[in-house]
Amino acid sequence: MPYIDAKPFPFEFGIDHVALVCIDMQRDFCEPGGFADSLGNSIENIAPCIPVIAKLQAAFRKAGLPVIHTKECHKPDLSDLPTAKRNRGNPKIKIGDQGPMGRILINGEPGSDFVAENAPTEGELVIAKPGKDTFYRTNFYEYLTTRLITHLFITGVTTDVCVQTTMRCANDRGFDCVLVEDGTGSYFPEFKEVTLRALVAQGGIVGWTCKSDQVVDCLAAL
Ligand code: TIU
Repeated sequence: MPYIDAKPFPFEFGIDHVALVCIDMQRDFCEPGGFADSLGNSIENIAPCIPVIAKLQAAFRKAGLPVIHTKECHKPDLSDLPTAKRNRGNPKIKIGDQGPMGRILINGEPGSDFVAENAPTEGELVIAKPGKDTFYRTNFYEYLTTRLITHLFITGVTTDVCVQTTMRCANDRGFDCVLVEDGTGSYFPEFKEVTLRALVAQGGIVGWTCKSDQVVDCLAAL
């Protein structure tokens, strides 16, 4: 069985039961004028994970394995946007307001779309999610269980918000998850560091972490 020498111990997986999950690689989280920028975040801190995720996507596609994309966004009528989320932190531009890349965090607007380097290809699952947890009000669980996917390689932004929320929720549903360290980013480097440590502590209480080159080398050797 293939495995990766991950932390805190080797991550084994059946090749027919894995997927790459790319969380929220959207312009709203990565580019000036988007949602993250509107909240005052240091978007430059997440730039390094973009080419790493592109490399992983290419490796999974070459191996014929599924690549799943999520995007955090809301309906144009804001019917799935809690008032608390819209008002949190009293930002100058709120979710649903007009920004430089269209309405902030609204599905179908340019800002909610994926950065070009990490865009989905034909036939790949794209999950629009209103929350931080990819299972909340989506078909993610149904998709994974229908295809007998049990092991997830997780990437995306941000490490301490949507990425770790999704990984924790996947772990509770019985999925084995490995978070790719250089394939994820946070606006706060110290939060990324402590999140990576917390996930694998206590004997892998939430799952595993590994490096992208380990994944690429493992898939190339199949
Ligand atoms: N603000 C922040 O760090 N993250 C989010 O709002 N969403 C995701 O993590 N995708």
